[in-house]
Amino acid sequence: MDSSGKPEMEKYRRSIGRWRLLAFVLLLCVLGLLVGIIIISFVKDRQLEDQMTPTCSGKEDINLEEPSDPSVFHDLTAVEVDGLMTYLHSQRSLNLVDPSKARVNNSYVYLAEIYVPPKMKVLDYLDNNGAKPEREAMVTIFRGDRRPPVVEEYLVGPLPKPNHLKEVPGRRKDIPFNLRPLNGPELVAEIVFIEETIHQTLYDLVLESFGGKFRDCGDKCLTMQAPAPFSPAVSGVPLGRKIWYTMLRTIDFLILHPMDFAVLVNFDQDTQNVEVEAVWYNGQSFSTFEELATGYADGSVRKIKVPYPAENDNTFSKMMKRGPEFQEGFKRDPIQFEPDGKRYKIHHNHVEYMGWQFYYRMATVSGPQIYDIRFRNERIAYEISLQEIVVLYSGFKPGQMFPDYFDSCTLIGPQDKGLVPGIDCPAHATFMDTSFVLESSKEPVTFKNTFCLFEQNTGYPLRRHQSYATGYGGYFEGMPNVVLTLRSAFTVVNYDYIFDFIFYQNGVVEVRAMSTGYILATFHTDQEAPYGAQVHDNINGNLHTHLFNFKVDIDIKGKTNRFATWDITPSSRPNDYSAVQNAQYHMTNYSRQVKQTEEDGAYKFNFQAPKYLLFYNEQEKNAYGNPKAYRLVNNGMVKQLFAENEGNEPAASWARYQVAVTQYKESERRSSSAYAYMDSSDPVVQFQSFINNESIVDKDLVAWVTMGLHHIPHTEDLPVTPSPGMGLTFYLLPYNYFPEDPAMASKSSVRIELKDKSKPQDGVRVIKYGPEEEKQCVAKKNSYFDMLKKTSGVIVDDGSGSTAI
Ligand SMILES: [Cu+2]
Repeated sequence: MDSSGKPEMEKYRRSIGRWRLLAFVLLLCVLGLLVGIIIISFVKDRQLEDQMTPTCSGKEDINLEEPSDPSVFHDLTAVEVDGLMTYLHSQRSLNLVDPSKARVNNSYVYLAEIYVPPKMKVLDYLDNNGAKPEREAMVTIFRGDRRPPVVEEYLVGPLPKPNHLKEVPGRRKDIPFNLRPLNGPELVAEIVFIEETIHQTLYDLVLESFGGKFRDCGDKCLTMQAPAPFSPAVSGVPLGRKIWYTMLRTIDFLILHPMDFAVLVNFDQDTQNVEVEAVWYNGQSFSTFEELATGYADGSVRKIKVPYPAENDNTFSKMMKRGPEFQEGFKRDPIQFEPDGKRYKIHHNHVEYMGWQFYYRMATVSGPQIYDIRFRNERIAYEISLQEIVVLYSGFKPGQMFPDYFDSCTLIGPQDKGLVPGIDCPAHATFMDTSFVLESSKEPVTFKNTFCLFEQNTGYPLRRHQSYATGYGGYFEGMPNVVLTLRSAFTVVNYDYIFDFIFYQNGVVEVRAMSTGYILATFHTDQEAPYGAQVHDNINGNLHTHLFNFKVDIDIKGKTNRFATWDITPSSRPNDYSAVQNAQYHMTNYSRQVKQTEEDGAYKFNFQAPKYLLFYNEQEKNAYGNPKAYRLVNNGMVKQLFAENEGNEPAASWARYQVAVTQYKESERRSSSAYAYMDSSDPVVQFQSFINNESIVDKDLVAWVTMGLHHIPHTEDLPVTPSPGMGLTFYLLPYNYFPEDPAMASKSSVRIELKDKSKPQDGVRVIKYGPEEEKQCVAKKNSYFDMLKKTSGVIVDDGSGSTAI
């Protein structure tokens, strides 16, 4: 049996095994099919859902095209520039050469920009149906061809087909040539001369001391940059044009690689020769390169040896991601988007938003400006504009002792080379371009994304109150703080500045200045200790003061305004309720001071005398007899400590005051000029002279607001200074102007209240003002990376890499 039964059993077992296998395979197939169906249906559902959920959008009104009939505040259009250049180059007396061929001893157009018509004419046009003022350009011509050479400024118009050339009101006719801003042809000439001469006369010294060369240098190159003006006021020579150049290594980023070597050059206006007046090497000063070379060869000069480091991604001065990770994995940053599309309108350079209206433009010399700023159709200010960016340095070595930078001399406007979506501004912002007329071309040069405009939720409420106790009403009311921001950002060689004009829904406008970017370093030696701290091997971060000046042409209920301070002082009264005899109770009270003259209106902050700064029209009172005013709050004040009337201080005399109020004058358009870098012994624009005892009672008033901060650099300023803590702001706040908070009219507010105060247990009702049903939409596909790829314009080869200032 065993022998005959075994094969049968085996056959039977094998048969069962096959069936089991078959069943198992079938089961797997069914399971697989099931999973497949689930996945397909899930994907289909998602696809369907995606198809059904529309992209967020709404009616939008944005037109950024160049207008054929530009507003009075619009920058020069391409058509106007064409007409302007054709006219200028046809004027024989100007002797102009093509900008691309210009040398220092030629006559060429340095810059041209719109000259906003006189305020009276503009107001007559805007408010009284007057004629539209003619458009004129302000043109700056370097007359290197004249003897002596001069800088000429003209008003040229009417655009786009000019027929006149006239003097600029309130400006000197011929501006000394030595005061002109540092410019391309000159910088190239000076740098080439200095580098070539050093390469020939100090070859061994440079190679042995600093491990690099100026020519044929491979990956160990040196350059002479970071020019610092040796102010005529410092040198005692009224019209000297002396500049210190410091040696830098061309490691990314070169400003953080200064060497203890500098050269003082004088660019002689008559011979047009570059002359070396002093040479600084390892803490020693010499008259000529030859003197230093001889001393170096005979051993009488103290030598230094600083090896040239290799550059890599971890080089301390390079901005590459490094350091311990602090995010596990990767999750994207939060983003904001606009579910119903943009809520602001832009027509060319005019913006409307939630009751606000304003024009914007980019001044070539002085940067961002806004005009005719209205809230609920009433003008609050005629102009708010950046006037000047100054950095006053301190140091032991001459290259750091003398630099007092006045950035409008580098032309602030064109230093905005474009904002990067998602970093500089939210990705959902609208980006606008600016065109400039610069010395490099007859055609306008357009920089992309120079402004961005965006709405954002600041993440904190504009107002809130929670009356949690039923006895107090039992409700919550609040409103998100959503603001509109107009932003621009500027890189002036090493430093980056971000300027915002921020519009709140309660009639408040805020102006903010922020600094980031590289500190200007110096080679570390013990003598630098009082002027800053060592922040890296051989690198000292030097003490400096940042200063920003703004023009705030405030017009409250018309242009006839007063400036008053409401001064808070300590006071006391008899305390009749005290057990102590003759007791006093101490408080504060306030008094109203109407400022009479420009001297009275020049405000220096005093911690002992707190006060409100108010602007108003005396004829416009509220129901309680108080003036309908706007209050100026300067939250970015700094005490500038450089001595008055010494060194470069006279060119920044606006910084003596935190707010200075003067009478409006066409001849006092700006507090500074493109000549401030060099003209401190006799400034072309002397702000202090604006304050000359004129009445500021019931006049058209301008407030000049100065903000700033002292900066003692520290290691966390490497590789670049982070922006937190570097923001400075001032505000214009309505003050008894409206009967109540005008943002009460906002449809964004939310109220939560008891359905029935007597029955809290019945729960609450929510009062909102939008549609009941929230429409579902998906944010526009995050085009962030696409947008980034399109920002190649932020890397601009405008030649400044070889002529950094
Ligand atoms: Cu700084």
